[in-house]
Amino acid sequence: MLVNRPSEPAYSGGPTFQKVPLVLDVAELGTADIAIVGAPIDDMVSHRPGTRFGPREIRLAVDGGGEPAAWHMDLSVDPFSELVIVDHGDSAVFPGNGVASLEALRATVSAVLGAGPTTVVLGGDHSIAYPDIAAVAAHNPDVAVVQFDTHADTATEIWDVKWSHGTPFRHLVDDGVIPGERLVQVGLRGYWPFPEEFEWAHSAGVRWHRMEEVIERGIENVMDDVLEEISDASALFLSVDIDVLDPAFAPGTGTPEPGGMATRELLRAVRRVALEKDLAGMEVVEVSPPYDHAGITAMAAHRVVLEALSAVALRRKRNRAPR
Ligand SMILES: [Mn+2]
Repeated sequence: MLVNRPSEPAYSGGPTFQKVPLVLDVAELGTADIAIVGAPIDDMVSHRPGTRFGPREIRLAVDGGGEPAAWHMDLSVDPFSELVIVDHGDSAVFPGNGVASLEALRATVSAVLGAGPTTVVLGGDHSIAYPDIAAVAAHNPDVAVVQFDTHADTATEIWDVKWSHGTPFRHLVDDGVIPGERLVQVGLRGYWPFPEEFEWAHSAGVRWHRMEEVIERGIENVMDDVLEEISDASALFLSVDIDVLDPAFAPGTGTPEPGGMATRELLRAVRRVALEKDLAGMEVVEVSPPYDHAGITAMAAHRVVLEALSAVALRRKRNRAPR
């Protein structure tokens, strides 16, 4: 179902991601390669709210018009011509009942994966990682998670709340949803996690790369190690917390931390992993438009998705090509 006229500019018409067709009926998703799913949930934040407005702003952070198209000049591929990409709208939300919204997201992602497409979830706060990754891991158990984030999000509780945006990766590992060895974190900096959380991560087999290491060794060298660390997994789940970027590049987020990545480093890193592993699922979280300036945070999130889709498109094109 098309919601846009083919000739209209980006600022006109329906706000699907990159103006791809809106396909709300799961039964009609079968022919799609990628389904965008919004998760406008921010009931679980510990500080500044607003990420419930994230999916909409990420979808709108595009300047092209007409038919969906995005020729990636470095990869020489257009994901919108190589892949069938649709927007499945937003998962059901229950304002004030974040747990119910998280449960609904898990069901939505499971249903979409069952229908065929790979999911790209637009958050929302990072609490959505638990239901999202649980659904993807149930569908594809041989998945490794690469998490770009300032914070490890490995507390057991935040303000006595278990299903906080600061806890999903702890519970995913402790509940056995993903083995600790299948979680690699990139970009940690600032003043949390505390030593006890690093000790837990070490004992659980979780690997991490602090921002300090990215600065000293460069993102390409760090990503060499990340790929080695996930080499035994056949598939990749990409969890991108936009606060991994420096607040200069992503002010519109709930818990910003100075000293982070430049957008171009993150884009390169995302491209790299998505080129080398099969993408089983992806999420971009913690975009809080009320704290954004000139839409730069939403734009960065939108381009992170485009970068991954371009890499997926090139990877599938290469796999299809006769040898
Ligand atoms: Mn996070």
